[in-house]
Amino acid sequence: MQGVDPAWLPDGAFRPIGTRRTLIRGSGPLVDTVHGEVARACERFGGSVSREPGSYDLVLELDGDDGSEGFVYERGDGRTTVTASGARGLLYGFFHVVRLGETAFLDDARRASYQPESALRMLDHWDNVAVHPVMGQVERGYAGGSLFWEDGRARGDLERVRAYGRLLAACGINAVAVNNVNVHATEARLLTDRIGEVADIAGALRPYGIRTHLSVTFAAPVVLGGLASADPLDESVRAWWAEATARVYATIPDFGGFVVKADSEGQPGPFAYGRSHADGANLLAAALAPHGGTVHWRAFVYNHHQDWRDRSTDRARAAYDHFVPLDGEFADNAVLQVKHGPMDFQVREPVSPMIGAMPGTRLAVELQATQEYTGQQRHVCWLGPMWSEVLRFGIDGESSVGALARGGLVAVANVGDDPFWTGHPLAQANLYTFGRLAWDPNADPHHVLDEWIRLTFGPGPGLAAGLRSILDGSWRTYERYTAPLGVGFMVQPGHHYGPSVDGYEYSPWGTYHFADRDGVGVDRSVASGTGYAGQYAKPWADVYESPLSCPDELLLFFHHVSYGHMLHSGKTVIQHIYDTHFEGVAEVEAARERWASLVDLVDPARHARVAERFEEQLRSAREWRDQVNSYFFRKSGVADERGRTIY
Ligand code: GCW
Repeated sequence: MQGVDPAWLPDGAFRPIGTRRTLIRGSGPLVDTVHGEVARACERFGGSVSREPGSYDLVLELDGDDGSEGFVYERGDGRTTVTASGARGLLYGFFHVVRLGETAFLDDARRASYQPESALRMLDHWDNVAVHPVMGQVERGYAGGSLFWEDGRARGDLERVRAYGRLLAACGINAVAVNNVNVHATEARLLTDRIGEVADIAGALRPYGIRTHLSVTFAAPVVLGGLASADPLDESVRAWWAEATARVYATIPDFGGFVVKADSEGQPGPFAYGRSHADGANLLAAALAPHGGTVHWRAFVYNHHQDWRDRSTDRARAAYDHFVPLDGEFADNAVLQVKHGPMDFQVREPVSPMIGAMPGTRLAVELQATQEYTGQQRHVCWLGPMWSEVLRFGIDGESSVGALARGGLVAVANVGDDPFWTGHPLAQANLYTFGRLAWDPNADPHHVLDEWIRLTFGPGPGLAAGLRSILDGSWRTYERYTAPLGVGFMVQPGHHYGPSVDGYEYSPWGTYHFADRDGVGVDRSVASGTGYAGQYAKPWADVYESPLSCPDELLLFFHHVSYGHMLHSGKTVIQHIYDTHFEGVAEVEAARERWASLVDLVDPARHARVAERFEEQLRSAREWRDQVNSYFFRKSGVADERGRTIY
């Protein structure tokens, strides 16, 4: 494992614990993990760890094991105590002390209890076992090969997987799906004759409290079982799933469950048999129920064979139209996994109207840590503020998205076998932030960023200020130089990197901006458009319905307006496009300079990697600026008020 970046768990972070006397009480595998962690720190820094009563600075105590994940942290009488009634709680309490560092041992009496908001905090890996001819090994992966799979099978050396589990536990993640939701032939077999490989991975993640999940194909009874059908109401199909699932549990007793992408982008599903998504999800839920497993059924269902001439089809409507009528029909152990926006992880989307519209269904909200549409880990784009906006959004007027995600919070993972884990070293901040926001969706993302900086880079104030200034606004910077005002999808088709304003405009996947000489944007109002705005509960349906009340940043998602339309900001749409594109590039230039100034404060390999990526980000940002500005100048004929160069 030499040469792998310790990320937010460098040895130094364990010094405050490693120099003290720790008592560990309780027993079980996760207690052993915590013991091992403390012992390692003590070996390095000279402290001690024991299981015998005595005089201690730190007490870590597991009292029972009720499966809960919270813990109580207490400081008093010169001693710090963490008490948990569930083994994972002890693990999280331990990492809480790591995060606090010396502060955990300062003498002011304090007592606080911590509890995750959501019971499932999950990363979905879009990893293929075999390298896919078009998508490579990790679909939409920008950090090298898979952490789990190599040369067509599970890695023999799982040390790195174990190190990954440790990093995840330290930010509160407790579940991982180990293969792509697009399930190809090789990967399908992980469910049956290759389940032993999944078991090996599960074994490496288990010591850190992480349950393993598997993506399966809905056609498994046909492609693996040789049955004539995969009809969810067919008894032989139900029996096949029950048996296959029982075998999975015989191999992996704490297996988490299945993830399914069905009737979506060519994946098989219940529609082929005239059955609903609830029928499909309930089939797998029934197979998992006796073992305590959960099926995560994805709601990413839309028509990807559209005709751009047909103005009546709106991809944004699709998930709601398919699923909301099924509310109440899903089994208790079926979770509907919904992307946070109605489209597909664009830099700016409204929150999906499905969230809040299905009170009788457990929903999980899916975010995307891998930066498919946000710079592909060549650009700095810290997504914390975007996720936080989503999670705090009050969709039914009262509950936030974070609270409504009863089925969990999920992110598509952004890691691979790259020595820095995430390709761009600063993209580690996204992974960390996801874990911490999944634990507490109301946490201030900027505090989470500061925490990540302090843990990863140590306490230096100059460095912290520099990193904060580079990362803090980087999502908005990215938005400024790419697609404007919520319009989305101006990327190159297929690989989705770099600008192509009309790339998807005439494609079967949907149409996104409708720019002509007079104006731009998609009319999704009820009054004159696709009616999508009407899928929201009030007040949002009214807010989005009118261009006068629609927030600027989503204006072109909801409305087709003239280039001279005046935004709330006091700028016209066309001037906003020009200004933001010039500003975005200037901000990248400034961030690149700032990074250069940190050269003596960051280790050389990491500094060089980021510096090299900044060159590419700047090149690409300029390309975005020039293509988008020229495109709209040519369409509209309106000159930039400030006379800057537009080609
Ligand atoms: O974002 C899109 C990606 C596909 C992905 C799909 C999905 C795994 O372009 O690569 O497929 O979404 O979420 O299923």
